[in-house]
Amino acid sequence: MATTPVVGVSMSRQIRGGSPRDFLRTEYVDALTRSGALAIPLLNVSLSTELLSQCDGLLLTGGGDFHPDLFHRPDEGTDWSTWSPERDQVELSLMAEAERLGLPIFGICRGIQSLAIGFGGTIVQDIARTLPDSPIKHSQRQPRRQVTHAVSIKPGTRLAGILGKTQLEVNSFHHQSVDQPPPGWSIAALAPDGVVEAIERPGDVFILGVQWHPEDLAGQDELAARLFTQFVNAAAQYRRSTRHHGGNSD
Ligand SMILES: [Mn+2]
Repeated sequence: MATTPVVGVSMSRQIRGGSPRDFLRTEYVDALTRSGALAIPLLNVSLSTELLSQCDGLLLTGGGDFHPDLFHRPDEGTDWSTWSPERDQVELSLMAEAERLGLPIFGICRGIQSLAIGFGGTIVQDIARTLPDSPIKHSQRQPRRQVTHAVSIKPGTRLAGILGKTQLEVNSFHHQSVDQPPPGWSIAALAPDGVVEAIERPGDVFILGVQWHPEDLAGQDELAARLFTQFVNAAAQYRRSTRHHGGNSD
């Protein structure tokens, strides 16, 4: 067990019948488990940052919209029905703690927007407003495991190195996207209509966000699975380099 990398996973927050509940789609957990990680759900409470100090990586999952105050914009199409102030605050704290610890971070869907906002970039609040004539349906109606649009991957990026190709077909369940990536970060993939589909921070630490949902594809698609494998490998490397077991040779 001591060598199994532990990945903290952010959770969605919904209010049902007046009662808040945190939940996690099991596809995220399944994809991490298949890649050899122990997935730990991070509840939307401030103490989750304490739990993150026991983790070797942070997975930022999909979900609702962020408050536009957090990237200094007025309301330009935010879907308030999906907004959770607790989740916004917890994920910002988790990213700050992950950065302090030097943890690998993988962001998916909302998670790429979390990375953009958390590290000083901006997002498009509603693609339908900024690209009303796009032929691409970023909020696809097809099943989650079905790919529906292409993305072009920028050669030389971490993402291109992982996938070994520059064109990919992806699924798509988002009405927001990254506008300006954080300073010093790279756009790693674009849809044909110019929507940003992946960003990453250059450097030694695995910090990558994708706008599509590889967790839904990973059971059937080797390239989608590879994103999780490489992230978990980075977490395992973090664990080896940081966990010192004084006296115990485990
Ligand atoms: Mn898309």
